[in-house]
Amino acid sequence: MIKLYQFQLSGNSHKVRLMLSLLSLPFETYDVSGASREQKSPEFLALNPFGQVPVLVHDEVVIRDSQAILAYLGKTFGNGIWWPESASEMAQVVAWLSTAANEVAHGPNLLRLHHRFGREINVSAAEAVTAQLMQTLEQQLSKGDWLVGSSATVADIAIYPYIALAPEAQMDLLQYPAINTWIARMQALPGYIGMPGMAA
Ligand SMILES: N[C@@H](CCC(=O)N[C@@H](CS)C(=O)NCC(=O)O)C(=O)O
Repeated sequence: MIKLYQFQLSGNSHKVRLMLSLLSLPFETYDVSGASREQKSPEFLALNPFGQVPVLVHDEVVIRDSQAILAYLGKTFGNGIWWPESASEMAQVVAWLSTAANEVAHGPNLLRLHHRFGREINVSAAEAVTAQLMQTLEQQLSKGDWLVGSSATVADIAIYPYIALAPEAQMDLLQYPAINTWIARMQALPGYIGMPGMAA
């Protein structure tokens, strides 16, 4: 059995729901109450000592961190496609996972937390990280349909949510044609599911 501990409106939780849906895996969700800070409760800290969602429980296996969860699901259920077998492609996927945890988290994610949820941040620093990230993504996606190799991988899933949530981060996507086409390509994948606030 697969159980996902999540916040409904978290992009990091969405990327796990999206991966599970693309893999046609049955799962149940548990909505952690951010309002009552349930993620910092002793019960939840036993699952993730960092007190953050998402956490995935698959039978006896407990995994924290959305990137780690995607790697686990891609390797376990992805038939060598979602998590590439070649060492060089796998390394490229890991590089994009690192980008999701760094540039995406410190750019588009922070801008959305600020504009959608009112968190105080250093807006100009987040905008600078976002501008460089978007330029790099645009260049990469001008060269091929997917971030790594010739089909969608865990790399695309890891990067996708906070880019598609651009309207809530007050990011202008119009100037990035290759990123827009990639968003449409992602949304056409069989089993795709979105979340409120995403660009269509
Ligand atoms: N690197 C982590 C980041 C997780 C994260 O930032 N989770 C947020 C929701 S998207 C959270 O749980 N925030 C509540 C808190 O930190 O108390 C991942 O990718 O899963």
